[in-house]
Amino acid sequence: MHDTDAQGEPLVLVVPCYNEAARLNRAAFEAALSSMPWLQLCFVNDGSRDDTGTLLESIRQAWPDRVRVVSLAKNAGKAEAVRQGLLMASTISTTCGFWDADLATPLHELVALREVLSRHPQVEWVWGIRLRALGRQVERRALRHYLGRLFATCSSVLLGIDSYDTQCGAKLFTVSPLLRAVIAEPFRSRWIFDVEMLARADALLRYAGTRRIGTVVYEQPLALWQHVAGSKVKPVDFVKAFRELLVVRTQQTVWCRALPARPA
Ligand SMILES: Nc1nc2c(ncn2[C@@H]2O[C@H](COP(=O)(O)OP(=O)(O)OP(=O)(O)O)[C@@H](O)[C@H]2O)c(=O)[nH]1
Ligand SMILES: [Mg+2]
Repeated sequence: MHDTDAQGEPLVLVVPCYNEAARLNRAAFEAALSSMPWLQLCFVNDGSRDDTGTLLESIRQAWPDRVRVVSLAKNAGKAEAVRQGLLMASTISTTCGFWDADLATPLHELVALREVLSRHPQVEWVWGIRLRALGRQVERRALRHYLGRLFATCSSVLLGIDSYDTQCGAKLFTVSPLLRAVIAEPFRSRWIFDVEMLARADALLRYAGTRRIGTVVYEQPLALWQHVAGSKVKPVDFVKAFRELLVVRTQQTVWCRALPARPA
């Protein structure tokens, strides 16, 4: 049993895992649990066919108060795995998030992201972004970087939302009516659910008419991001991502029309 000594509310971090037995760095997760007493982990085993389940269960047994495991019987994809994890996390704490299991974003970046939430009360979502700039260590393969920039530009223009990098797997949320509404229904997209989250939130905020997406969501450049081998994303997935972007764009109009009439 480990001392939780949580400083205020815990942060419940969802980690989607699909066949991560060989890649998951248990020592890094345990070091983070030791150094961040406010951190809790919610691993979602997304129907893995390797030994991921056994590994996650062994971490849970070592940290019974701080680690949970949600097991999905069949592989549902990262979008649904994250959604299931966030649904669970939002019943436990007022702050949650999700983080890729490969730790391309190291867990110590949590400190800076969490600080944004406490420094800016109007910010509900803080998303890590991979900004390649002097003074930051963002080691991304050139092709992935430029494809990523192309995707981000198309996404911003099509949806009319000025985001720099929606696809980085390092995101925190305040549990609020907005987050609950955004994760209530399964996502349409399997690959770009992060974009869909923004589009859903944007539609809801426009409807409420009180706040803009740019005041609620804050993109925080990461100090360190490193490509980690073993990605399951294939080149064809980029084509799928662009196709899904068109689906999200169409849905954006549908969501706006489907919202109930605003009271006069
Ligand atoms: N690819 C994939 N990842 C999943 C799935 N379900 C959960 N995940 C998790 O989603 C996270 C991201 O997976 P990665 O394969 O690293 O893909 P990525 O980070 O989007 O892409 P890279 O930048 O190439 O690493 C990891 O934590 C996976 O374990 C799934 O069905 N497919
Ligand atoms: Mg990755």
